[in-house]
Amino acid sequence: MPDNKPRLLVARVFPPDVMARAARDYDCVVNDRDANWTGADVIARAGGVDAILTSARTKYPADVIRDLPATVRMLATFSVGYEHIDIAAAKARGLVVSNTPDVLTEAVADLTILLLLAASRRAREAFEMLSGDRWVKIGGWKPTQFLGAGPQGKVLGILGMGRIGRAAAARARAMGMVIHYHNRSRLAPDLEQGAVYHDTPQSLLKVSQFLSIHCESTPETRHLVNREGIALMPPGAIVVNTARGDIIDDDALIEALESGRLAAAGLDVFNGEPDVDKRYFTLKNAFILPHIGSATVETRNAMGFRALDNLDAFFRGAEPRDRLA
Ligand code: 8YV
Repeated sequence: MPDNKPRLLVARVFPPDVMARAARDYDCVVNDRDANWTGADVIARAGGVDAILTSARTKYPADVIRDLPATVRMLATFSVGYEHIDIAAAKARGLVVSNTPDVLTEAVADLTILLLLAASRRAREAFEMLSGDRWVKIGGWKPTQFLGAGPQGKVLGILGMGRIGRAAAARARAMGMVIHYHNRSRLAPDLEQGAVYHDTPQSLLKVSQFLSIHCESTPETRHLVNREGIALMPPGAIVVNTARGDIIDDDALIEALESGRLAAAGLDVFNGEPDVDKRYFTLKNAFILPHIGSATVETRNAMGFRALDNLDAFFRGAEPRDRLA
């Protein structure tokens, strides 16, 4: 890096190794309190800054991008998802944007299986019974206690067969599941690995005894899993979401979980995070986690390093590997 280090606004407290590398190579202005900055908070602190390292928690719509100080030339997001950034507005302003694909694929696919099994084996209900000290009271083990659904031979529908969808499919295949998928375009046979392609999401929903969501959040995918969609699914199906909350219509999912039309759901992402629909807190067949899909030391370090690689490339005049704008 040049002697005169670029000035970097570090908009969250990232893992220690990432912060150390950023401090080595950049003149950092850090969000020391790890506050959940709004766009306005970022703008207020970005005076004289050359680039911003952000998380997906801060939103960059067109007006925020417009009001960033003119010195800001690059925005690197510590996430694969980039629906929080108006890419067209960034392009129009000449703001370079990058994300962190690839490095979180395995961690999110792992969590998909955790949710799939936890939901199908009724882990929440069982855990709450035991930790609520009710096991003795109900007479202990019973042959019919907490019977769930096994994955072997069942159809797993994958909505969005990108990197993470394919990694989840590989794990599910190892458990004996039969993979079907919908994607904007059909994959080549070496990527499909025998999975059955559906050219509409509706056709996929009809066969999905288990459904795992891996598509991007776009206007087209918003509330794709709604009342009409759930009505197409086999009775007693299980829904898993590690992608984005807005792909599910909460009212429709909660109604289906309450009535038993769906057996269970495993959710790591929610509409309006972190203000999760409170009805999920009491639904025993909803196994819920607070967006920890990529939360391993290895993955979060790799995400930070990938974001810094992109920034480094930009400041040495090269093309950032994961350039979006
Ligand atoms: C992150 C994610 O935890 O990368 C993404 O798109 O959803 C998660 O891995 C989070 O968004 C961090 O910015």
